[in-house]
Amino acid sequence: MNGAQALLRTLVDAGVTTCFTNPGTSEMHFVAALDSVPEMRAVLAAFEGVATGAADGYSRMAGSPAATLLHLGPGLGNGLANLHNARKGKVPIINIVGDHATYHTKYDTPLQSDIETVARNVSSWVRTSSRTEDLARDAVEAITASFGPPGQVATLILPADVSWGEGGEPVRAQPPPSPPAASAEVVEEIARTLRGGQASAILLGGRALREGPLLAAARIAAATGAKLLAEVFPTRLERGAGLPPVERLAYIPEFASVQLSGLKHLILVDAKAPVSFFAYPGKKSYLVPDGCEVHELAAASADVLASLEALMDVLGAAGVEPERQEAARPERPSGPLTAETACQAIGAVLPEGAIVSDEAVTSGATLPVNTAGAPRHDWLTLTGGAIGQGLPVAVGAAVACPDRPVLALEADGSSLYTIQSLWTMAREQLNVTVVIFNNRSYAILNMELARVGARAAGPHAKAQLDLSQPDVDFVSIGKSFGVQSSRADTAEQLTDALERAIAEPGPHLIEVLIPTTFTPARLRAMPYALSALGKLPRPIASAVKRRLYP
Ligand SMILES: Cc1ncc(C[n+]2csc(CCOP(=O)(O)OP(=O)(O)O)c2C)c(N)n1
Repeated sequence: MNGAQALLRTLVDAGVTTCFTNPGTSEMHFVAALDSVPEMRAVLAAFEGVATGAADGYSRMAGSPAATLLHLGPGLGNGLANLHNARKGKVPIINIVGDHATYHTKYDTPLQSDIETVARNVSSWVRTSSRTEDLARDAVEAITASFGPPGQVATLILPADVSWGEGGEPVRAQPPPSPPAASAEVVEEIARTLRGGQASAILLGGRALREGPLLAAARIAAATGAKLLAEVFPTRLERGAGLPPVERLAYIPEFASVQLSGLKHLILVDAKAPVSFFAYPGKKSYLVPDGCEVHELAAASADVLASLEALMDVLGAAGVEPERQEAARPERPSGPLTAETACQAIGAVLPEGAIVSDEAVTSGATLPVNTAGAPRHDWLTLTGGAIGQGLPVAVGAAVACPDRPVLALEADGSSLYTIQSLWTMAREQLNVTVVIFNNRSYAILNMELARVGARAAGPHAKAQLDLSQPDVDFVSIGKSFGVQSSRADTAEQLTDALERAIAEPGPHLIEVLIPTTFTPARLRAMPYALSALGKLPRPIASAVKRRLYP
């Protein structure tokens, strides 16, 4: 066996059976070895950002890490933004990055670079394997590191001669050790706090937003009156009819501050104390209200479910009926397409078991409220804020769950970073319905421009946020990548097109042209619009408005 064959065998024996690839010369022995280890499914991506984002989507849904195959420092660098997102989402990924043969690097050839430096930004485990005999053992360490918890990005750099060298031997990975649950003292202290009856919330993040932990947290909430909150951008949120509803913290810090106001205790479960994404002149960065005490039940490295269940038991809440989301859908919308009617159409048809990759940005503001009571589904979000993640994540989720419908809800600007994901969707005939919300703008940046205090922006500044001139034709783009594509011009057309796309196998793209949502006037009106949708009580809407525009 050569090194590459031993590496592949080690990966598949450990349950790592999918690799998203974009190879070059230094990876050719790995590519050649794929035929001798057919249990490894290799999926070609036409850009490394697609491969790394797909690995992220796969790992979120499969429960075991995906691998990537990348070409030296530049290939890894191209995939970095989505590895950043995976790192922030605590998603396990194993990168195999090819390198020149060990004796070749001294010549500083065109593709030579410091791969480890590129890798370290996103990887908590990095190693350049230097001998064929050690390669499989190095791979086992990478796999173990990636599992965590927390899930991590591990990068194994594979010189060409280590890959082609003979004498490779597969190694069996040990099952990951069980992480510790919260100590009895921590559980007791938090139980006492919750029994005290002061205003409290449990903030769930990471793995705590899956069904088991959610149910335990909802029982604790029902027994103690604590509020359930979720972090702003969940890695994987299980939601819909029958599951406990959980209020996601808002991206806009003034909204989040209102959600948190009045709290005396905040209990963290695989989540960080809330902070504003960006600093704004004169505004707070740390959003925990003054006088609110923060308690950590379970860190990212802990057994989240066991910790919540221990707390539930101490509180005697195991038999308490948790709040469950009622089944409800919005009416099928009619008339002109706007961001709101488009979100309503999605809520009207979202199928049972759907996986939603949400990168709709401003156009998706009302997606949560329109889909809350849809049949049970998974919601995957932009964990690290680096846009260009939604389409690749949909690719990976569809590879991991071929029998489930995947919806990629994409803002136009974000989609263009990794639009060639469509090609992989077509090549692999993945069951993905892509909706492009085309507002021909980097709309959110108009809001940010005003919020950072740069109010007097002129035409040169505004041009940097504009995606018209020329207008992008997503139907033509979709067709050229081999994806059935159409444009919906009314809300009725969108609803019908969504139903058809979801029912038919293979990928589909639907473009909707919609006016931008985040004009300053609409932003001012937003608290009241959310109140009208039943999302915010009227007094809270007024409080948000006062905070936004003191
Ligand atoms: C990798 C990366 N580059 C740039 C940005 C900055 N950025 C944040 S939002 C945004 C524009 C989003 O526009 P679009 O996806 O069309 O959504 P819209 O705001 O129009 O709803 C940009 C460029 C980012 N977050 N990540």
